[in-house]
Amino acid sequence: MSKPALYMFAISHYCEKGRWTLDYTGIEHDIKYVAPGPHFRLVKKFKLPGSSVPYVVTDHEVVHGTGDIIDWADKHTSNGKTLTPAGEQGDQSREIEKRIDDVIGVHVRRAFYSEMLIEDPGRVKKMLTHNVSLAQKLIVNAIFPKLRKIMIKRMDIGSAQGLESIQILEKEIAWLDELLADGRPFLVGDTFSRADLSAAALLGRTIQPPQHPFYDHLYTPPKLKAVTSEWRSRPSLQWISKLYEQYR
Ligand SMILES: N[C@@H](CCC(=O)N[C@@H](CS)C(=O)NCC(=O)O)C(=O)O
Repeated sequence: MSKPALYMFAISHYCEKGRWTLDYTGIEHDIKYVAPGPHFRLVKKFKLPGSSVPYVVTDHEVVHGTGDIIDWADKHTSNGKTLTPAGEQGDQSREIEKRIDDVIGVHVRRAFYSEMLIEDPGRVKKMLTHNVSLAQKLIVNAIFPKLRKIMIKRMDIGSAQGLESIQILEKEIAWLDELLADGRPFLVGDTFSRADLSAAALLGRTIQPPQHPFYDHLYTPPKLKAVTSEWRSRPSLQWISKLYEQYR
């Protein structure tokens, strides 16, 4: 039986969530780096329900999306660690995870690309092709102007949108600060769960934790950096730094 393969974009924070899940549950895996653009070809090959990464491919199944990857990892854990608490706390952790995925994940990405795809597209191209095969690099080089337009349209990128995403993230940080205000170590119950891992992987990208496996290549563009430097001292971001120290 071959090892499960994790298909991912090197720089994606959702992919960091998927990878951290496999690492945390001790599931040995190979990483297959794909680049945006060439990744569309794999949708048909693996009969994916959508084009997004990450997904896990095993000899028997394809597990698409970070929520399903966590469910799958809970069942296949090799070190006994799981990410979904039993009973009601499991539902609570999924609810919080969903808000983090749907709001924080989306707006962190839009805040980054709204500055970088407009002001520094060359750097985006370089980051998107990090670690991929030469063939994929050549494809991305050839299609980048078109790919950039598609990304701008699909993610609704622009200067005003970037500022809007920052405002939305401020509210989400306030929400997390409030949840953590009583000094609790975890968002739900008394163990590290999918809610905590999601918050750390998706919002943590803004503070570039040194334990992040892609740390050497994480980059925050200057205007956004001025904002995220302020966020560092917020209780939720400090808590995320500690989660990276202890669990990554
Ligand atoms: N809810 C999904 C979101 C994943 C996602 O948005 N992935 C982005 C990369 S950050 C992607 O693959 N975009 C390209 C596409 O959708 O074709 C998950 O949790 O897996």
